[in-house]
Amino acid sequence: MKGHGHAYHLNDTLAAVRNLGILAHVDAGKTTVTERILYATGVTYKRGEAHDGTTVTDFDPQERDRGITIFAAAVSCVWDGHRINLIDTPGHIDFSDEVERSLRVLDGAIVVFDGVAGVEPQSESVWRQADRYGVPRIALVNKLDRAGADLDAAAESIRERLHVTPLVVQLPIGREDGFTGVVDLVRMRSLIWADGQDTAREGPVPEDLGDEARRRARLLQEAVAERHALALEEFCAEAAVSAPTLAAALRDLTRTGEGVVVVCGSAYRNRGIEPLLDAVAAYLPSPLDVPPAPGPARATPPRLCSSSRRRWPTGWSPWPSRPAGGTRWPKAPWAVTR
Ligand SMILES: Nc1nc2c(ncn2[C@@H]2O[C@H](COP(=O)(O)OP(=O)(O)OP(=O)(O)O)[C@@H](O)[C@H]2O)c(=O)[nH]1
Ligand SMILES: [Mg+2]
Repeated sequence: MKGHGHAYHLNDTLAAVRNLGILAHVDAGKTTVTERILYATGVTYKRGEAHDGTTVTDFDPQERDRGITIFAAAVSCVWDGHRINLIDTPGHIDFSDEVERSLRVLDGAIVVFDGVAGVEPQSESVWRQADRYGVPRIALVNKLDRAGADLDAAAESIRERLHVTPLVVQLPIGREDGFTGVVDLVRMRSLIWADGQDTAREGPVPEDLGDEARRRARLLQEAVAERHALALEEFCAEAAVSAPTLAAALRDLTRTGEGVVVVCGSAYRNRGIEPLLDAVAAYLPSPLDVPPAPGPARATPPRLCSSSRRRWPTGWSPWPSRPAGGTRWPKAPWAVTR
């Protein structure tokens, strides 16, 4: 009984774990989003800024001097009963190996896009890298406070350049400098971040946005129903998809990669972080939902440099560094040497 109880407890815990990375083009705001997540979850009590060199994850003096991320850094926080382990990765192409080695251990990712630029060249590269590792993703269109920011244009560039269906689950309230909140199209409620307030105020959908919110919610339900059998069944029977079915379908589509949930915000102004964390908990997989990573297949059998000291040759390790086609483990050298 003890063993069974222990296993049950472990599974229960793992189901609430989210191991994820933050990926994006240079300067899209990965480190700022990470910093705001740490603040929203109570890990830090002061909001650091990447350009001031005061963030948690840009820890190296070079990163702090230059205001860029060079090394992937992991942090951990708790949100709504979920343990979120987060890796902030660099956006510069020179450091893309850091992204590669992070992807190896991730179960999911938040891909951040600049609300003005949409999909940029390095966003395409990290998207393809995540494709190679089969990492489920949600998209955050950030910097909606900037002049020229446009959620619809960013979602369209995701469709065109990344060849994936954007499932936009929010409608921004206000534009550019006046961006103050979002309408949650799944639960049809508004979240507003008043000036000087750290947390969102929840309320009904604003009257002037009612028609537009209903139109967009309908588009979202149609897009989901087209790709998900259960949602389609409900849509045909009731002419609408309920919030719980919609959320479950969005979770399934995220895992299969048939669509990508798109949320929006302004990390700099601390707007949109709580619904982003809700989306992480609701849609991204736990370690139990993803298949085990395959082991490596080494082309050349390992050989010891010095049989007396039993050292691995320089630059060679028996442990996998990246998944390759096969699953055979290399023979241990002591099995082939006398
Ligand atoms: N206006 C505005 N600026 C933002 C927002 N989010 C981040 N920034 C700014 O954009 C700059 C880059 O932000 P970072 O968080 O360092 O971006 P990053 O993606 O981590 O950059 P690298 O790790 O170097 O690729 C900083 O000056 C931020 O203050 C936002 O929502 N709005
Ligand atoms: Mg960074």
